[in-house]
Amino acid sequence: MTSTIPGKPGSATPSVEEPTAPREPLPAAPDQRGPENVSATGVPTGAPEASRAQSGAALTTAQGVRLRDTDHSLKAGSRGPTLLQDHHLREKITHFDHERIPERVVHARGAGAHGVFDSYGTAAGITRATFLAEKVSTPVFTRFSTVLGSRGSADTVRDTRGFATKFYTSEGVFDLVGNNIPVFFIQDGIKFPDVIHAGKPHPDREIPQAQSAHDTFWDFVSLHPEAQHHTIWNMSDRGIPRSYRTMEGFGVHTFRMINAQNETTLVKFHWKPKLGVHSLTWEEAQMIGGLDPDFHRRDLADAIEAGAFPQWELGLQVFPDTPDQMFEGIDLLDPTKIVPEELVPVQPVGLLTLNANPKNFFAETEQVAFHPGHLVPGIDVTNDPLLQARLFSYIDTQITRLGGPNFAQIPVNRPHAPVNDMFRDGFHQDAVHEGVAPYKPNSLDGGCPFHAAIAGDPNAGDALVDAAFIDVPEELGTVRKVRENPQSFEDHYSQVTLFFRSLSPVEQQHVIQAYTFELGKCYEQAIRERQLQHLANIDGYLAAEVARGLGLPVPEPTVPPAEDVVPSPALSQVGKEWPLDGRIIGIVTDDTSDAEVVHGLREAIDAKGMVPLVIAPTGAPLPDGSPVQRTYLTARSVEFDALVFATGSAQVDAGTHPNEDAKIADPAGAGTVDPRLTLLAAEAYRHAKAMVFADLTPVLEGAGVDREAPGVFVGDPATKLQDLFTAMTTHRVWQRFP
Ligand code: HDD
Repeated sequence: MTSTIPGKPGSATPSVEEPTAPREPLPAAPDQRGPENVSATGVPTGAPEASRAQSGAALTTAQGVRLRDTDHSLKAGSRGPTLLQDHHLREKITHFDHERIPERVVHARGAGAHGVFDSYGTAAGITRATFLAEKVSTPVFTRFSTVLGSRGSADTVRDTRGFATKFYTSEGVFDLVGNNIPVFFIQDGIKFPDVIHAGKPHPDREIPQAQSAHDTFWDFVSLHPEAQHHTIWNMSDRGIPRSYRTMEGFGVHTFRMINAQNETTLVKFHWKPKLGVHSLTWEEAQMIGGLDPDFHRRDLADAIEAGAFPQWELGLQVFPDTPDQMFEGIDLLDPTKIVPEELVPVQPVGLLTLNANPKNFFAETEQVAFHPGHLVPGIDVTNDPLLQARLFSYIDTQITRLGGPNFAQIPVNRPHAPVNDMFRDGFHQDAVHEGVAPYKPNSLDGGCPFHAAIAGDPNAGDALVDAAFIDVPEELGTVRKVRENPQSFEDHYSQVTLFFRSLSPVEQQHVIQAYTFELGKCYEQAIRERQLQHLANIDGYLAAEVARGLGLPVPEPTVPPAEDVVPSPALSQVGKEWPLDGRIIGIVTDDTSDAEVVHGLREAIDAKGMVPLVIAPTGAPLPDGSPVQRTYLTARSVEFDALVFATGSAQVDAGTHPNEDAKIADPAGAGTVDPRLTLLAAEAYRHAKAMVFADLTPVLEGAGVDREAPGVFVGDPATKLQDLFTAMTTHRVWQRFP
């Protein structure tokens, strides 16, 4: 019997031509390997041969067998049925069928980045954690997220944002699993399934996606006075950040630190963004949800790629570890309370710099597994009942999500400290453990491994090394086993009032609009009324304004009014000036724009560490050959922090505009202006962005922009650029809001 080889003369199935010439196999690039590490058996787990990256010239099966065709299945004749024998078809399709893993039950939508944490050493007096000692650099991976939406949902929805950082310290992994809001909805973790079920889409129709503006969410929070504090933060501008780079982060709970003398202190963790805390407007957030659902993900990746590495200072609020764990009447174990920074300043202890994008979203951002119980010597938990439940939940959910108990062996999760555990077997076991005695004590493996100890520990016994994790011994006295909260958890309104009254008038208006919008999306009148009652207990003005918007009567407060609230200016985002790194400025051009001027604008913006994007009628390069990044069709105002209209007197030529009806008359009598430009200008003006208009441009009038308004600069774009930069340091031209 003879056979023909496909692709050879006489073959029935010619091979598909390769678009590029085959090349010599490449070794795996260093960044395609996992972190350098040694397994329990001493075998380097990051070895190049362990890499599955696309690193060779020849396509292979999963077993490393080279393939000559992956485009045609094996058939009984070119028009015949496919053969079960086709091992490559089966392997390829089977693997594809299992590509998806369950998304996170909360925080499903996220974006991550690698970076480094440089410690100042200022915390060395209160913690023995070596990554907080002076001048220690620790590799990190940070993942930001929304909470409610599915993995493919929009970035800019009104929601809390996750801010989780994995520190690969020399003493093991420390995870700081925080949010951009310093308080939480509930005081006891046993209620977590309830609050999440209420916030997620309705179970019958699975709507609405990724938002709180619906009945079940407001049903839950209106039935929980303790949820009011977190909720008002969500309704404020904090719920719609401009960028992950401009968010604060909070550890929320109070943690305990232990120093070299075994003295303990209570601390709260804060991340302070170097670029300041900035938000979108609600209209921008909604528009971006449709125009660019990946807005925050893109912004983070673009900034890092451009070298505008985002930075946050890690800071600590430090409290004495008193037996009652209270500070000036605030229960430090209550996760619905903050301690105002004016009372206890945030002391910087180190700098986080995110400087590298993940190479593979799934391998890193999707598979990273955080856990508030990943602690290192010198940092311990407290009895905050929300934190206590979290200590159970994270590993538990990851066993399902990552398919078994060995997810710590996934490269992004591997500690950079040596691992010498006695955990064995299980799904996806990557290590080849040697030895016969994975138990302790043993006499067969020479007793190894031994316990570690801390220096001076009288119970050290046969311990070999120091830097062991110590559970701080705690006196519990005589306690009763109960299902209840302490009485000190009962004040649910005073800090909500504090938050509202600490905001500037424009921020207060945003809060009022957000409540009015969200409650306006609830169908049940009883829910609206119940929530209004809470607002009346928080602040009379807030309640009156929201009630007016809803067309409902204002309820009388049911708690005594909080008269003696001292505002905390640190809670407001307005009134400060910030660096502009990575901000995006659109340069609008038309056929009459001077290419040299445009070039100069780009250079000046670039020199400030910002991103200039040239917007032109079409994608054709400018007359000097320089590229165009956006066209009138692809540009929308919400993408830009500021705009420079370097357009001349060009108007739409009657008869050439594709949509005659879309043309708007220029009130200045100069003819008609492309409606996409007037829309661009009108939106940016409405969103209080700084803008420059070239003298001759008719866009300004067409868009109804007041040339005398703050943050509007008319004249030669090159000379007005500095004014634009100055106006941008406050993020928006706040005076322009009504
Ligand atoms: Fe949580 C994920 C933050 C309360 C249970 N949480 C998760 C993530 C962040 C937070 C940032 C995403 C991590 C990532 O990017 O992979 N969670 C918080 C904060 C809380 C909080 C700041 C309150 C202060 N969480 C909380 C409670 C429970 C959980 C009370 C359960 C009792 N959280 C989980 C979880 C998740 C999670 C179900 C889902 C995916 C995962 O853990 O790995 O275990």
